[in-house]
Amino acid sequence: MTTEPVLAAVDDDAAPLTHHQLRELYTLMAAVRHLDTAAVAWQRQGIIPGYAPELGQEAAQVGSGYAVDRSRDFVFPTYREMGVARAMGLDMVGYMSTHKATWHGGMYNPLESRFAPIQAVVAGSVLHAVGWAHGQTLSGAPEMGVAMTYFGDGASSQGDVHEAMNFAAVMKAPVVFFIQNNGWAISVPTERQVAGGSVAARAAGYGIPSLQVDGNDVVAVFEATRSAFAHCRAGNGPVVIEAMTYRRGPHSTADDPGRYRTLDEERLGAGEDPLERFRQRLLADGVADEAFFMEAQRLAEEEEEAVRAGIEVLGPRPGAEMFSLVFQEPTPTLQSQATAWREESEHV
Ligand SMILES: Cc1ncc(C[n+]2csc(CCOP(=O)(O)OP(=O)(O)O)c2C)c(N)n1
Ligand SMILES: [Mg+2]
Repeated sequence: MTTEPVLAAVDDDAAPLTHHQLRELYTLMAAVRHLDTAAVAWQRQGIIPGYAPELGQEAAQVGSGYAVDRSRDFVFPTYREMGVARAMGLDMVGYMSTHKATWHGGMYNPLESRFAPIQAVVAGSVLHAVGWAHGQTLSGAPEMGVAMTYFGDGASSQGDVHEAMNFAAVMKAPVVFFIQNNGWAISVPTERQVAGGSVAARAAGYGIPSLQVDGNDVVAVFEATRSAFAHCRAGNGPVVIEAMTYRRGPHSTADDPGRYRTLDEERLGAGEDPLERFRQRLLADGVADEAFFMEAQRLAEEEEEAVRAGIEVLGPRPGAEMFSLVFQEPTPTLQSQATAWREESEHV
């Protein structure tokens, strides 16, 4: 499924993944699968009010997140990038706090983690990423950071994506546009959202090289992302990656896919499970054995317990914070809203 890469930069770090790295990728995918499944259960148990599962997208998320250099790059996620967050080593209690509605955009530190606040506005993170990437160019830093922005097949039909891609290409901004084509935008299938069937194919119109990759193959995703980063870092401008995957679960915990797709369609569309597929490959290549997989599962369960305990004790944030972090210098309108809110909440 991978189309010919048209990347100008030769990836100078293109050594094959070591056995240790391959096992690490599996451990991450197993942790993400477990945490994702658990988060849906937490919503059903009333621990969190809502969650957007990424079941089936583990390879696309872990493979791409693993390629990020956290000393200089920056990731701009949507609401569905828990696997990227985990692969980048975020504090997962801080991450999950968004889904507890404790605080907008998570309570992790975006600057330290290099992972911008979670973005619920469809295609909202795309322009932010291009702005940040252009800032890298303007800074003239010798070790240029690369921005990676995530968005979906549905988001690709937003006008913002056109503006972002055109600007990035003209200005040669170091940004990777990482599309997870998971077949669905809530209830709308990709064929009703993307004329021509491929988001990657559009890149040519912007003069941007693109890769369409099997998004259920973690190694293929990692390698594509690594070469895209090398291309951007060398000053050649943006790259589009379209990872072909499938949203196996509901859009969110508020969604019922049974209203718009049958179980048969789900089974056919989903293809092979990316986690099981990777497990089989590691076994066949002698990279890992059953004891390793059992240990990965044990670690995932332990982690789930710790994250659940962490979010259960999170209390609400002070309400006044919703005014204090809007602008560096608050506007008169915002100040009067804050005063009105304070006076009204004193009566509650
Ligand atoms: C600007 C905007 N329009 C509409 C919505 C409602 N909405 C939330 S998710 C979504 C579908 C997005 O689909 P896609 O980009 O394929 O991402 P996926 O959910 O599949 O990861 C829509 C329409 C929104 N959040 N923001
Ligand atoms: Mg989608």
